[in-house]
Amino acid sequence: MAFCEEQLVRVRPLWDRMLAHRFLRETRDGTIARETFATWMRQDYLFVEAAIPFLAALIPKAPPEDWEPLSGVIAALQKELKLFEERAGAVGVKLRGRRPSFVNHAYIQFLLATAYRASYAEAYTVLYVAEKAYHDSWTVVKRGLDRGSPWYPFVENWAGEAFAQYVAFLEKRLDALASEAGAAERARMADLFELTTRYEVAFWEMAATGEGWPGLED
Ligand code: MP5
Repeated sequence: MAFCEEQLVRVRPLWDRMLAHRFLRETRDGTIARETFATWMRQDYLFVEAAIPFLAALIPKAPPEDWEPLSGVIAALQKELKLFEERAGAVGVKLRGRRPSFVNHAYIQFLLATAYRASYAEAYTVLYVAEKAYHDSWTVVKRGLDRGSPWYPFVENWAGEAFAQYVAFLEKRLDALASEAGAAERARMADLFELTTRYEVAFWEMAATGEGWPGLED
């Protein structure tokens, strides 16, 4: 069995917890509180911003044939930031001026630490899991969300055909990197696969509860 398939089977209970999260269910059903969705928008905007230096840090570690696709991801992230800005403007949400929540801060630090300290295949594992998690999560939302909803453009962004193809590309590449890796590196990739999934669950939970920083108001 290829690496990604094997890992997706292994983390299935966690993955199912993620897909069953109330944030996704309420967004799908159109019952999510506007302020709850706005919390996710503000926090994810900061996360996507931080994903740009994460991708940039992968490039020096990557073989030359991966430079072009990774640069393409950076361009897509920049476009995505504009989608957040456009949607926030359309619905009157103030996007900027918040700190990353504790969970978001931890996830961002984890991304950067992985990019700088781990191997290319390990960091690529984190990239794949974060993208696959968002594709699957927004596919849940797509199953019920009204096309006229102001949040529908986010569904199109992550649950659409172009993103599905991008995730399939990452999966194929990660499977190849895993097949070239030794047993110890593959074990570290498996750990990162699970840890990234845990962060994705934590991110939806943070968005749903609005939790900021433990012991503090913001
Ligand atoms: C993604 C995201 C998807 N925007 N936010 C979280 C918490 N996880 C994954 O990544 P991208 O780079 O926005 O497609």
